Amino acid sequence: LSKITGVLPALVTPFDENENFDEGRMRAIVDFLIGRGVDGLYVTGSTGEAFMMSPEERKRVLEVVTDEVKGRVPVIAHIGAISTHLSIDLARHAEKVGADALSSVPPFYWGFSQDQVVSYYTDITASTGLPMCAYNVPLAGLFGFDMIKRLAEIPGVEGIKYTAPTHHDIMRVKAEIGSDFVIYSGADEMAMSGLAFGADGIIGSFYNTIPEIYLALYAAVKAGDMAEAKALQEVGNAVIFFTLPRNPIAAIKRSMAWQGADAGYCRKPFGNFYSAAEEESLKAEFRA
Ligand code: NAY
Repeated sequence: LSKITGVLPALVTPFDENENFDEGRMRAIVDFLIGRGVDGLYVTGSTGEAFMMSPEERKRVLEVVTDEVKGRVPVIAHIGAISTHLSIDLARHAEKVGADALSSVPPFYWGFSQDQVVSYYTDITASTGLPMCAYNVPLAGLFGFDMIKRLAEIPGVEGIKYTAPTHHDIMRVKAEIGSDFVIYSGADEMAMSGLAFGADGIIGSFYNTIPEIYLALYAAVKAGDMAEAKALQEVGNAVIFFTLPRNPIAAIKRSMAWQGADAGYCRKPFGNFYSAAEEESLKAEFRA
């Protein structure tokens, strides 16, 4: 994982008007984002609507992405599911189609014990030769520092995607678990803070639509120019906090379309902007 740093969009998955996966749009988006300089892609995560899709559909999305990327940037495949059996199937497929790394939320819904979560990651990482990035996110249940430490001891678990609402543990992970344990900061509205606290990269939904702001922010933090990083974070946050209450994944997809990469629609029950009038009012509200 240590070779995968920088700014990685949590790639959207385009669906057409009938909610079918749209391969053509997917290929165009991949080229659009690589052309804009992103450092890698995080595929079929929450922004990618993984849990809206069947395992076969998730596999197809990843196949199309790796085929289109052709090794130009690293691909992290999110293979998280509730059952280890299914995640292993997705992980083996990801390895077969050329993903560079795996990531997974912990199994959720039934409130699994910490031992069960540890066995989940142990079994998956034992099933392929790919490095694993565990995913610490409130939606699936936050780990806490001691659990991150346990996960880091599992062979193959080389890092964490860190989307907790506080960042002090990023520093502690680097200090106590090791500076080579890779951390991706996952809250786009706190990208500057995550990087300043020691994260190696950032993964998020808004890097699908405004990657340049975050590529510049990443460079500014690395150069120690915190005033510039803060100014860029403020621009990003204006977009983020406008978008979050307005069907964010759908809004991100439409804003990509306005820039030349039509990212289609979301699967219901996520909302969509179906008409030009709806889009116009979104644009007008944003300008206001
Ligand atoms: C993924 O797996 O798709 C992600 O990386 C999602 C990252 C997003 N977090 C959540 C909880 O959805 O990009 C963030 C998020 O949209 C952003 O920080 C705004 O809150």
